[in-house]
Amino acid sequence: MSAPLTLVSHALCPYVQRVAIVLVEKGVAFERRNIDLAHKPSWFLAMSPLGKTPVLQVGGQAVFESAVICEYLDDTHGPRLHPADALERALHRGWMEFGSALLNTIGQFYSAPDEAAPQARAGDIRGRLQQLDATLGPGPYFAGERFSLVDAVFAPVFRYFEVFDTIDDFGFFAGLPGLVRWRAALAARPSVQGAVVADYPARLRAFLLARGSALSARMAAEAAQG
Ligand SMILES: N[C@@H](CCC(=O)N[C@@H](CS)C(=O)NCC(=O)O)C(=O)O
Repeated sequence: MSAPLTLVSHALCPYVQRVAIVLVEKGVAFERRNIDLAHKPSWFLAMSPLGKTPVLQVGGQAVFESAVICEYLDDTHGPRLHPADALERALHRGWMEFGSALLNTIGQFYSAPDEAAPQARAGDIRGRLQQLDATLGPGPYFAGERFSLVDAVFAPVFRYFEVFDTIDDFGFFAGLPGLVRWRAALAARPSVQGAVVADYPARLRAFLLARGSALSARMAAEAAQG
């Protein structure tokens, strides 16, 4: 029997979540080892060339970069989550990259220091969501009936909006019913639900509140108003 895989994780990391989702979709047993990214342990720095989570420990090797880990798991464990056709697969890889770009935009949104900047970044997010909506077919998933790696990438992206929606109505999903349906289908998937700890929303709120950003200030003002 091969040694169990270890996923080196951080509780809030969306890149870790995509790997956890793929592992569960494939029924692969794994251990999760959480670290504090503010105080990276020396064993982690020794194994992780970029000092980032996720890392998947496979035997004595440390596989890093979430998209690479997902592809490795797809090459080694069924069922296949990538399309069989090379062109379709290339298109899916492009949308996975788009998902990473959207995560960067979301990070800029919640970290922006002054009030004008989050409004501008919210516009960027909205623009990307509109682009995404325009590519969607009938669903329920990105490529139809079959759950794919693209779904594993966007499920953690959409999870941010569960908390953003409690802060204000930013109108991110207004007039995008295909995206709303896709988001709901992903949120209902057991692999997606199990990719985070039960108190994830509270932890994410605490993280956002502590950013010292314009969004943090808005959250604090709302909390003070009761
Ligand atoms: N491109 C990387 C991004 C991973 C990443 O940014 N991880 C964050 C946590 S969500 C991290 O480890 N940050 C720590 C740091 O940059 O020092 C991937 O897809 O795995």
